[in-house]
Amino acid sequence: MALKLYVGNYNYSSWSLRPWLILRKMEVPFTTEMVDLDIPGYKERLRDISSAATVPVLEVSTENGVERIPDSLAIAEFCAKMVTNLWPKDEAQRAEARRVTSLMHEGFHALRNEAPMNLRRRTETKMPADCLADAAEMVALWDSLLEKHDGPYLFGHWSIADAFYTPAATRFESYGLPRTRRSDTYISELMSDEHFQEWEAMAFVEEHILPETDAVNA
Ligand SMILES: N[C@@H](CCC(=O)N[C@@H](CS)C(=O)NCC(=O)O)C(=O)O
Repeated sequence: MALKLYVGNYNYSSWSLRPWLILRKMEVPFTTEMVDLDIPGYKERLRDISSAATVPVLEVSTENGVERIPDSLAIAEFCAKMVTNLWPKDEAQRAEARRVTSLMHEGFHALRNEAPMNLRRRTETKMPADCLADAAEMVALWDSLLEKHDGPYLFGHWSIADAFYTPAATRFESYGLPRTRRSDTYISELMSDEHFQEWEAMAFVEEHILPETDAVNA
């Protein structure tokens, strides 16, 4: 089986970072193809890759043919079938991990829109109230899970849930969002992860910029 992950730009593509981290944790070989976002023709390129017209997309080539899986959560579930320790072992914890991962996948819209992932960004700008409310809700969720499972990750050991919250953690750093001491430790844990740092290093040398994203809350 050969795996190829189509991703968006390292500095900005929060959805791409999630499955990329999962694949790195699995220690399986895979290749990556970058699609520069927001340049003329980029949407057609995305449509050529998959009908979802978004990244990430995981291409799986086997002797039976080639399948392309769009959507970060669908890719995560595919990976969890290959390697069994990506969700917590305990069934109740696994159900809870799926719930909080779906929350990130579907919710926290104000945080996502007002504080888009932008790894190179550092600002002390006053953030909108709805964004601060989402950030407070996320911190409360993190704190309760970290306390219950005794950290350093949401369910004790690293899981898909942590992959999904890693891009959110970077937003707390980029936009100076308030957090408790416990959540601050969690953010530091995620941001000092060796695989996250590998991705971040690629973001720091990437030349493609998205001016509209850079202008959010400038
Ligand atoms: N629900 C999708 C969202 C994917 C998504 O929106 N990706 C962005 C890049 S981070 C994208 O492809 N945007 C295409 C566009 O802006 O036209 C997932 O979980 O993968």
